[in-house]
Amino acid sequence: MPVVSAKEILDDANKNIYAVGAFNINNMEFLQAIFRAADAEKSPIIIAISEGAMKYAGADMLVSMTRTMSNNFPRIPVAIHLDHGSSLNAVMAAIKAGFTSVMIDASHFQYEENLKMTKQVVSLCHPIGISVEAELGRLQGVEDNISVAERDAVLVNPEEARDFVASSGIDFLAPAIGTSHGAFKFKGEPKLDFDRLKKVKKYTGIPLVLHGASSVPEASSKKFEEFGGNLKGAKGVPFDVLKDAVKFGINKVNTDTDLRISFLARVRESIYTDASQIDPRKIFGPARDYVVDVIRERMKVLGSSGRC
Ligand code: PGH
Ligand code: CA
Ligand code: ZN
Repeated sequence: MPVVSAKEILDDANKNIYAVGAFNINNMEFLQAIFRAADAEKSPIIIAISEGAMKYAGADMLVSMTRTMSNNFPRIPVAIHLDHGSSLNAVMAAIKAGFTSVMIDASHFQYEENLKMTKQVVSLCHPIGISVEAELGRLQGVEDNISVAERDAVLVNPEEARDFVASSGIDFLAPAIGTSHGAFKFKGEPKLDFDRLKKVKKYTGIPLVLHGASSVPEASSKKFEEFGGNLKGAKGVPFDVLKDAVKFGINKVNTDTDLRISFLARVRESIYTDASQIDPRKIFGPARDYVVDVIRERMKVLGSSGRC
């Protein structure tokens, strides 16, 4: 299958109640790990590329690597998606580089401004078959004991989501329901606002996206610390919470931190156990293999295994 828009992948996930991982890349090793995992699991994938990644590696480089990998694994449906695009310029750079899907992240603006920017992106992307994701609410951890007003100020408003989706024409929506980016998501119990999620699903019916969805797997963080790292207090979204999120309407699960921690945990191990190693391939290779297993496990949890 050629590179497709994320809409094609996510509409099937929405219909059949599973989620597809959107995995962030900055370099070749992560990309190879994602494709190898997808091949082993027979899972569709979304390759997420941020503006930071474009700056680090070059958008053309990342897109051509992804298209090359796609040619090598023709059975796997793959979308090339701009993660957290901050402006029309970023969206246009992604389109020019050959992305098939974009996120416009204007959720830190007022509702009207968010809607205006999102509409502009939709009118730019839809005529050329590129799918569009937008966000409502803010991605930050919310404590259990905060007031209703404070909660409402941060998390998605389901009625607003209904209007936003209807008037913008977006293909999928990222509603803030209590996750945050990075390795430190929750101080107390990891809890998401599933009532809000269910309402957003009911009101919109479109595929929904969970950002900040990494689980911070115990094996990876243990290894990270065993070999001199420090992740004290790190806490992600547990697998059973992820499974519930998928059950209640999440179809795209953004994952960056888990890959980072796992890759670097294995890099740390190599450097610690073989201090005279000077061949980067002997360090990055095993780290890449380690990430493959982490991604495979995640595909099983999300239910994307065996879908292609
Ligand atoms: C993410 C990744 N990318 O857009 O939302 O979140 O930090 O939980 O991997 P994590
Ligand atoms: Ca945002
Ligand atoms: Zn995100």
